[in-house]
Amino acid sequence: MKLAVVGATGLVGTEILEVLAEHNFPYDELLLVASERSVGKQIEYKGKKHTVIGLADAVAAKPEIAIFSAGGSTSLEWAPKFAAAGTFVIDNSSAWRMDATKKLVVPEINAKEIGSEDKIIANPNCSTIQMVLALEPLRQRYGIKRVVVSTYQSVTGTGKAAVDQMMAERAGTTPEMVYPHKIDMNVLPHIDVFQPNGYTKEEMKMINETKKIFSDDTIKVTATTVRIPTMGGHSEAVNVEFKEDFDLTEVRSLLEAAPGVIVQDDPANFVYPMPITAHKKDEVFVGRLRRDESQANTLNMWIVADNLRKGAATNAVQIAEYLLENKLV
Ligand code: 2RA
Repeated sequence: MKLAVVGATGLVGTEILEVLAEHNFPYDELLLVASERSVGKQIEYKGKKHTVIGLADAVAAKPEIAIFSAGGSTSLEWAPKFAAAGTFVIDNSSAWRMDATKKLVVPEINAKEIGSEDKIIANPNCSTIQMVLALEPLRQRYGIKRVVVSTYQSVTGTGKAAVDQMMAERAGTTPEMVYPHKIDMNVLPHIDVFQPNGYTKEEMKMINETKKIFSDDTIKVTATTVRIPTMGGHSEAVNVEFKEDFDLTEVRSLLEAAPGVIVQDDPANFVYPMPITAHKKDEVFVGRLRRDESQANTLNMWIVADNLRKGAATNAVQIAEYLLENKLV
């Protein structure tokens, strides 16, 4: 089994390598792939030196699986070339997510949709993954009418340059500006580019991807996505209106039993999910569970996950694990 990690030198690529090692992901050969400027670079991984190779060499090597985290344009150009060589591509960019011919997969929810013909599989957006994973057990039980979400997203979601901007601001040195404004000691109600309807692309991703993952266009979703000067993960305040009434104790039990979800909800002892405690964890953390007293059948919840883990690397590695476990590879 040959496994390629495309974009191996980036923030998500590095996290993918960490998750593969932690999960003891089985492979015979690992190809570390990156853009021309990193080709030839040596990376020490699991006690072995690997030389970074370019995309054309990686396609020629015909890996069984390639986990991509190299940006949309690289994906658009190269994922089909890998697919034509028989490789399963698991893609972290937004390039294929809303393509009707491609599966958009959160393994705990819809991995069963994957067939041997699905050579390009899309990993959803980080902020969508953690929200739908926490909503899924409740959707199964009560049905969802409408979701209102506001996010508090880590600078790691933008990439290394954004982390550098924040750190330079903290150190009092001159930062290279990635955001249009200062990010440290600030909050930006702006993630990704603004669309003609006034929403940002990140907000539209949350709206459209949620419907696709749940295979339900009738679910109403609205989102405000916000960047905050933190590192460990994305946080979300989610207000969800169910089709049926719910019991709060049952909600808690459903979430406690849900794969990949951990309930942290003991306000009396100040226990609730936070990015600082979610950092480097594969799970999605849920807390502040409470009835919305202003409206029937409606719940408020707080959801936190490490966006580089379940929001990107972990979800992608879990898809690869599904391919192996189900003998698709
Ligand atoms: C962000 N959604 O946090 C992005 C990363 N995929 O900006």
